[in-house]
Amino acid sequence: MSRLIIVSNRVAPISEGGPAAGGLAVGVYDALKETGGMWFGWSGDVLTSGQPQIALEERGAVTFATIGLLRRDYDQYYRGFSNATLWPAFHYRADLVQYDRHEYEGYSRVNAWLAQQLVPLLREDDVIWVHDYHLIPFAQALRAAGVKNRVGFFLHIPFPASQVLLAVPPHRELVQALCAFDLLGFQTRPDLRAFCDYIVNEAGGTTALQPDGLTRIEAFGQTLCAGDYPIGVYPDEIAELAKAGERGKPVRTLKSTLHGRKVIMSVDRLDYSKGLVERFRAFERLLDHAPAQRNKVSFVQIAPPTRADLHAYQDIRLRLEAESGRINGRYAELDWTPIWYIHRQYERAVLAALFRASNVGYVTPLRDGMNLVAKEYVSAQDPGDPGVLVLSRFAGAAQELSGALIVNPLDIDGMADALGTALAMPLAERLARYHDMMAQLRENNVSVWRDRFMRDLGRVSVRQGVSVPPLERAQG
Ligand code: ADQ
Repeated sequence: MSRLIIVSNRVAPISEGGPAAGGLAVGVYDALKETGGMWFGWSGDVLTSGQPQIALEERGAVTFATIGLLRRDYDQYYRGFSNATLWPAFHYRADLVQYDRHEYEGYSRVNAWLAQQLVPLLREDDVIWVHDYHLIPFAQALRAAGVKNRVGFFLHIPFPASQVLLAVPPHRELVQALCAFDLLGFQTRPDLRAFCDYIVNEAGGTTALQPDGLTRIEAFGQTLCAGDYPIGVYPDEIAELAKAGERGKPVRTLKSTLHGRKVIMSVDRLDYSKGLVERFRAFERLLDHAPAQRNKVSFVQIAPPTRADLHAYQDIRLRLEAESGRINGRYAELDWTPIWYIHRQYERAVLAALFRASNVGYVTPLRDGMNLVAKEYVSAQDPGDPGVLVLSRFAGAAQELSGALIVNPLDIDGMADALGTALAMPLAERLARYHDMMAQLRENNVSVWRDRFMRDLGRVSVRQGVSVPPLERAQG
């Protein structure tokens, strides 16, 4: 029987009701439950000494295989090359790229080591699906260890234009490593195009669109396929969560504090790719240019800390604290706070209910692979009285959500105008936009994303002539 093996940097913590986090965890966990299989990755523990050991935990048809990282490995592989080199480069922030050759060696070493840990757990006909930028060399490492199974890769973040990727010194090795996978999945067509552009113009390879929609790639002596697979959500489940929370305490507290004022809502990890400073300034510009909005609308920004041990993240936090303080100092009144900046995490159900209670979803990253918050915001709306999504053209989600007001996050006046338009939009137009977007979200929900990838991974020709039987469903 063919099992599915998911490999990701972090294995999502799973509670009784399923995973706590968004898209990836929910979608992938579902697939694992259906096919049976294993989720392999870092436990989240950082060890100061000793030899990390794999911990195995069975839950129904799914095995969770997790392992800790030694401090040096964490510093070089995770904090260093993954998050201080690749993350900024892939989000077009060449100015923030820090490169250290030893960190890159650590990144390659940890990938090889993780692959070696996985090998003894593999069966001959397992299908392996690797996730995200932390694990670009993983297939190469598996091949070096003699593994011949089918291996696919999905990149959750953007793939940058060649001229930006060239800022990462080992760019060629990284792309060569990607070519060791059988199937590469990107969030959007522009990401796939950027990859193909590198293959043709930097690597001297070829790309060809096949009748089945996949792009066949030949480069570095390898043949593989690539496609775009925009990740989705389960819109109807989010809608139910949001409705169930409508009368809950967080929404009641929000409404009683607002006294009938409108609310603009943003939720992001506190990351410089999310465009928070520009967003705060555009809200300020709205108050500048439209005095009638003063004391009539509040902007709630929920942004829990991430990667707080990196300087760029400490910096964005300080800048935001300064901006929210400055703007509130300028406009607040005794009974009105313009910006509520909340530096913490909330449960998914609470977020969904807050989305539903707000008039505008304000999602304006400078770059984002997809941005699930945009999809969650739309899903959570009241079908009889939906809010409006203001969405950056640089979020992958903008390729699908044409019912949003699409903005350029660098155009502060343009964003302020869009906020004004959203706050004043008549019900008929809000309904039309909402229905358009919900239809799209339902058509490409997270099961569709996963099934398309798995189907294509099952179809691509397999290296070294190994044939793999189709995935079987687990019993019951
Ligand atoms: P992220 O950069 O983390 O994901 P996003 O897609 O928005 O960005 O996903 C964040 C998830 O975390 C959402 O499900 C959201 O609800 C949740 N979340 C955010 N803030 C929260 C808070 N304060 N409390 C609780 N939950 C919160 C990466 C890529 C994205 C891509 C996803 C999935 O950067 O572009 O869409 O992976 O592929």
